[in-house]
Amino acid sequence: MLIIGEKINGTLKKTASAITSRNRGFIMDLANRQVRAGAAYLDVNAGTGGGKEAEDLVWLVKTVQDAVDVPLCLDSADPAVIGAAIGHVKHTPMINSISGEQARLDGILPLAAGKDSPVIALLLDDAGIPADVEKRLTIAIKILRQTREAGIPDRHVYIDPLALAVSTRQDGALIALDTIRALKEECPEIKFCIGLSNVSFGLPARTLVNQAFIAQAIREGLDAAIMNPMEQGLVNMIYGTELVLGRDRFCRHYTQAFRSEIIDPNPVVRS
Ligand code: THG
Repeated sequence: MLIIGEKINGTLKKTASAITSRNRGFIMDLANRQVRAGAAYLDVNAGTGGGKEAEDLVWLVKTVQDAVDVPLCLDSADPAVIGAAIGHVKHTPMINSISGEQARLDGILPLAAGKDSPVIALLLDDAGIPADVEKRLTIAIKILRQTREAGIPDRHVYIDPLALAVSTRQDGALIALDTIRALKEECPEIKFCIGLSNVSFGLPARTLVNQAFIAQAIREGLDAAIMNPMEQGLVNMIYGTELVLGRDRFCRHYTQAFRSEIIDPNPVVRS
């Protein structure tokens, strides 16, 4: 499973001020720490609300690439911002994201077509996030009709079923799990990605909730998570779960992660 580091995000206060003040050291350190903790991709989001998101994201992309050599996940609700940044990446990026909102589909699909870039698709539309599995499937089908028309193969589409906070909706996580199961049956080639932290919002000891959820989601076939890789217990759980589900030939990933200290039986929240 792909770990996508979430911390370079302009909605976080400290990251926002580092972006605004062009603090390269702060961003490069965040990039380095996430990769050292096990991130294979880094999400980059320049949504500080400061009104120059495109320029900020280009700066972020360059700064992160000066620190680490991993592919990026370009995170913006505005297709024009993704369009501005995409020419500056060293490795094929993930595009985060499209949704059932027609403006986002129209803006992003031409950028992604013919580029081999995986695209994350949120199961929401102009009416918001539907509560039930059935409506989420309808949005997924609408999105897939258009990604296919644009020539994007299903294997490059990462559906984000949107886990809602279990503190506000008792079945917020379960609906995401059921959505993965139902969609995988219908379209076995598509992939799944989740923004993990949502699920535990508002609760104490959030990492425990994140861990319980990710084990279940991996069983359903989760391929990627946008998460905090410094939660070491969570990274432990990912490696352990893939191993017991028979997805780690010769226990190779698990043993390598142990040797390189990506996993550890006495987890700490890394800083
Ligand atoms: N799906 C997709 N992309 C996404 C999300 C998603 N991108 C943004 C977001 N959701 C995932 N990224 C983050 C980044 C940081 C934090 C949470 C999600 C985070 N939040 C602090 C917390 O949860 O405690 C609070 C903020 C703060 O400290 O100010 O760290 O769902 N495709």
